[in-house]
Amino acid sequence: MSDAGRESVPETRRTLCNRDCPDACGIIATVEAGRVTALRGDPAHPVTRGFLCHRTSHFLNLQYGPTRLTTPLWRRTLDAPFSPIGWDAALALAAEQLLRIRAESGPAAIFHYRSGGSLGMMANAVDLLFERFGPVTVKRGDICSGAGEAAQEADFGVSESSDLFALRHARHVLLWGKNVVVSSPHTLPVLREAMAGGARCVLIDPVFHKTASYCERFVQVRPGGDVALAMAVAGLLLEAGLSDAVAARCDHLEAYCDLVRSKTIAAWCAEADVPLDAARDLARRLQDGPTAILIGWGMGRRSNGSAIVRAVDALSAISGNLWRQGGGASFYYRRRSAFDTSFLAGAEAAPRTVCEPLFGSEVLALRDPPIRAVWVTAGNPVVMLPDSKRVAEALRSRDFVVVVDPFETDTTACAHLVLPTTTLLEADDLVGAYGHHHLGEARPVVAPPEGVRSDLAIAQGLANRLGLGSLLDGTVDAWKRRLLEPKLAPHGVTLDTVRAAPSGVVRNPLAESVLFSDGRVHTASGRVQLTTDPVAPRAGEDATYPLTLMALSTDRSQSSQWSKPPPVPAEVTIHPDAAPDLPDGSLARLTSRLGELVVRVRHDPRQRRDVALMAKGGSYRRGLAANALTEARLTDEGEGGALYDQRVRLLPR
Ligand SMILES: Nc1nc2c(c(=O)[nH]1)N[C@H]1C(S)=C(S)[C@@H](COP(=O)(O)OP(=O)(O)OC[C@H]3O[C@@H](n4cnc5c(=O)[nH]c(N)nc54)[C@H](O)[C@@H]3O)O[C@H]1N2
Ligand SMILES: Nc1nc2c(c(=O)[nH]1)N[C@H]1C(S)=C(S)[C@@H](COP(=O)(O)OP(=O)(O)OC[C@H]3O[C@@H](n4cnc5c(=O)[nH]c(N)nc54)[C@H](O)[C@@H]3O)O[C@H]1N2
Ligand code: SF4
Ligand SMILES: [Mo]
Repeated sequence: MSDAGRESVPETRRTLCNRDCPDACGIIATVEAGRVTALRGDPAHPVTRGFLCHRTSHFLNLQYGPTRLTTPLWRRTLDAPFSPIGWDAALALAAEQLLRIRAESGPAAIFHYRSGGSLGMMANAVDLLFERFGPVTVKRGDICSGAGEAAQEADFGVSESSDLFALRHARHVLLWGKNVVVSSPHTLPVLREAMAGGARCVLIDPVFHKTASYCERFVQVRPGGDVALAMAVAGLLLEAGLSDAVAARCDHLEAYCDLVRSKTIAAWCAEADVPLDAARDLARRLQDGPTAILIGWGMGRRSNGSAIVRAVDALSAISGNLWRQGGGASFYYRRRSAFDTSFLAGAEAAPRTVCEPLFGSEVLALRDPPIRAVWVTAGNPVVMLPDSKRVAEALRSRDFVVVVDPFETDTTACAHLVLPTTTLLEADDLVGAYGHHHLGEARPVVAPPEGVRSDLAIAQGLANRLGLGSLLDGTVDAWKRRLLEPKLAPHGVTLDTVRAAPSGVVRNPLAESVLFSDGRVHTASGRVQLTTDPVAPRAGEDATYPLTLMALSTDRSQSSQWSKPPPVPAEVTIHPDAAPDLPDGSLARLTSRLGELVVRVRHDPRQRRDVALMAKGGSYRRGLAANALTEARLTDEGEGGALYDQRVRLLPR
């Protein structure tokens, strides 16, 4: 009987999702005749609880879709079409170019840009390759969370969170700029448990979204007005009086109080564009703790992003919630903390760095030597970094650009050499989470197509050709042990115990369940560093560009990876009064100082009148990318991107 005639028995296989998402879900894949036919959430995973998000439930559309790359592609010049080439030729060619450019211009002329397409730890092997070959130029700053992490590190000495499950002890949960329904859906079951135990949620966000339906109250703050709102709430807490413990546990209390009192509570509320009653309600909830504050990542992507997070951190501290079980100011879970990457020296060793949000202008401007080669691992910077046109221009004007990606993207369109790599269903890796403390192993549920290699295999193939001999040698399992066991084996966690875990994951034994429970944070003094920075004045109205563009996560895509085709033209949601001459459904031109997109207008009376909302991550070549309009500007601290402060206007078509 031929293979085609034989009944194939569906099998289920388990892996962990490696996407840039806080949840790091357990996935159960159904595999029939070497093909994945269904994906569902692992019921045994304590956070996943048997369901997946929309974008990964529909990932098979991408896995088996037309943009999948299955062979290396090469072209001498960017105006030529790509031709398929074999791996030996591709790696030989890459090595020859990198060696030549290093010999002629030094390793600083080569820029390795890595983003979060996979959060698997194996990507550290790629970093090691470029560090030993150079060190080459790498990125600095962080487009995603730079400002928020800098804020938490300044305040607490560390950006880490108490256990997700500690939320069950909360009486109130403040979802501060956080869309859990879209961006971290597996927080919801825990929130529901907390609510069943009596907890009440509040959403503080300029944007109305589905998460509001879980909340008793929705505070629709002015974009970036959160510093003022936090100051108003702090003013009310000061009026009620602080506990003695707060004074003992915080530095700069007096200067902080002066800052809070530099305006009246009513004036702060006016600046935040919220009713006084909203500030009173938040103050009451902080006094009636334990009150957990879940700080979203989006708020930090503003000119005052770090100031916002610092002002919110301070509320958690002065209300005493910071140190309580069921309290805390949670921003990030240190997903890498369990793994040993001490074999890397990191950005400090690099001859120079490119600031991530300024990718386009810095790559174009750097001299002595200029950036001549760019190697992109797990990123789509043309779409996801601000000023898409300039990023594309920067890439297209280099001598040699390589992009390693499972899919064709706007960035592979700027490459000389494209190397196809594994998808999340083919990954063999270790994954930690930035939304909880569990970690585990990604196992390939199907073999990659012939012609596709993992990031590790690509780096290994290149190492020999770059004269780095056995630097990256070792099986995948040997690499996993190397990353996992130095820090965790002393705590009884090895690759074998991870593999044997019934839930598919283990809790990071190095992570504390309740942070700072002894009253000390991780700063040099052990005390919280309350912010004393003057509050930046609000940007004035701009009559020409009256709306603030916010291009946010959508459940349809993981950044630029759409599991279902995005709407064409892109949709822009506004309050009906924001552009009265543009009815719902009409076509319009969305313009900024950088350019113009044709969009379809959607009305939503629940939105503020000063914002225009889009989905992040639309294709640049197809005229769907918000970042074609976004100017490259930095946040106040942490070298993040002020992505959500872009002024735009809508004009009739
Ligand atoms: N479906 C889906 N999920 C994703 C992603 C995706 O692309 N799609 N991306 C992943 C990535 S890369 C990350 S970093 C994470 C987090 O992804 P993010 O999109 O950062 O998720 P949130 O933390 O929910 O933050 C967004 C929220 O912040 C709000 N916000 C923006 N500005 C302000 C402000 O000034 N004040 C206040 N109070 N709120 C503000 C927005 O309105 C929005 O509701 O999620 C991941 N999850
Ligand atoms: N306007 C605006 N811009 C934004 C944001 C926003 O909210 N608004 N969000 C920002 C945020 S939070 C982030 S994190 C960034 C995200 O920016 P990027 O990390 O550049 O986002 P992706 O589009 O997910 O690109 C990841 C690429 O990696 C590829 N990939 C997947 N798996 C692998 C793998 O195993 N190996 C390799 N080599 N490649 C792989 C994917 O196919 C994809 O092309 O964008 C930022 N940009
Ligand atoms: S993208 Fe996030 S929510 Fe979706 S399956 Fe992966 S880890 Fe889970
Ligand atoms: Mo992100």
